[in-house]
Amino acid sequence: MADADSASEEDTTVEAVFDAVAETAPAIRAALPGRRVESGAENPSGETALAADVYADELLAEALAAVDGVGSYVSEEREAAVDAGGAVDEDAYAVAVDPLDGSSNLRSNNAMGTVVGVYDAPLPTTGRDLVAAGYVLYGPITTMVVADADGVREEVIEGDGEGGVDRSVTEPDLTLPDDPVVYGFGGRVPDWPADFTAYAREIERELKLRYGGAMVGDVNQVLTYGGVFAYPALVDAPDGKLRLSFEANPIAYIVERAGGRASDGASPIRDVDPDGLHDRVPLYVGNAELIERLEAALA
Ligand code: AFP
Repeated sequence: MADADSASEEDTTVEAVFDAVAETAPAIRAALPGRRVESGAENPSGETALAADVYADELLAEALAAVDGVGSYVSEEREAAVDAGGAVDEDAYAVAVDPLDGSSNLRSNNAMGTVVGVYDAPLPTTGRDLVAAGYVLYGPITTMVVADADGVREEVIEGDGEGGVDRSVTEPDLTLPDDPVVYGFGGRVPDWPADFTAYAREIERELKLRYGGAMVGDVNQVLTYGGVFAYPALVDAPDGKLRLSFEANPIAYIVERAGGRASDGASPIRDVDPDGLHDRVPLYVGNAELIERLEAALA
C-alpha cells in the first residue's frame, strides 16, 4: 500500500483491530473466574490449554476475522492460520494473537494478558512485517498498550463484559524511562547458560527483581519503570520458551517503538526468519544499554 489513500486504509484497519481487541477485553476478563480449569486439549506448542485460553481465542477469532482489512487470524492456540477473507500480501493484514499469555497465572490470581501483532505479510514471516502491535494486561485494572505508526499509547479499558466498553488514554506517548529500575528473567537458574548467568549476576546487583510469570505483566513493568526482561536460551532449550510470531515479535515492536531494544541474544529479534508459525526464540528486551551489555555477554 504505497499511496496516501492506502496508507489511511492501513491506519483505519489497525485502529479497527485494536477497537475489536478492546471490545473483547471486558468479556474475557469476566470469563476468567469460571474458566480456571484445564480444557483437556493441548496447544500447538504442546502446552495444556485452560478453558480460559480456548474462550479468549474463540472470542478474539470471531471479533478480528470480522474486521475489514484482516485477511487471516493466526493464534498461538491453533495449528494453522484461519482465513478471514482477504489476500494478506495484497490488501489485508494477518493478525497474530496470543489470546491469554500467562494463563498459568489464573490459578494463582496473578496478572496475564492478550498479545496482538498486525503483520502485512502472510505468516510465518519476520517481525519487520509488523505494522502495529499491542497487548491487553489483566491486572488490578485492565489496560491496553498499542504501538503503531503514531507511537505507543496506554489506555484503560472498562466494561462489564455485557456490551459497552469505556476507553480512556492514560499515556499518549509511552516511552521507556532512561534510568532502568527493574529486571525479570524467566526459566530456572540452574538451566541458564554460564554467560547469561554472569550477566544476571551483574544486573541483580543493579536493579530490582520484578518477575511475575506472565510476559505481558513483566514487560509492562519494564515499560513503566525501565529495565530488562528476558526469557533466555536455556541449556536444554536453546530456543528458549517464547513464540516468535505471537509473543516475541509484537513485544519487540512495542519496546522498540518506545525507545528500547529487543534481541535474540545476538541481533534484533525482528530480523529472525522463522521456519514455522510456532517457532520459539530466546527474548531479551528493555533499555538499549542493558541489551547491548547482554549481547556483549553472550558474544
Ligand atoms: P503460560 O501462558 O503457559 O502461563 O506461559 C506464559 C509464558 O509463555 C510467558 O508469558 C512467560 O514469560 C513465561 O511463559 C513464563 O514461563 P515460566 O513459567 O517458565 O517462568
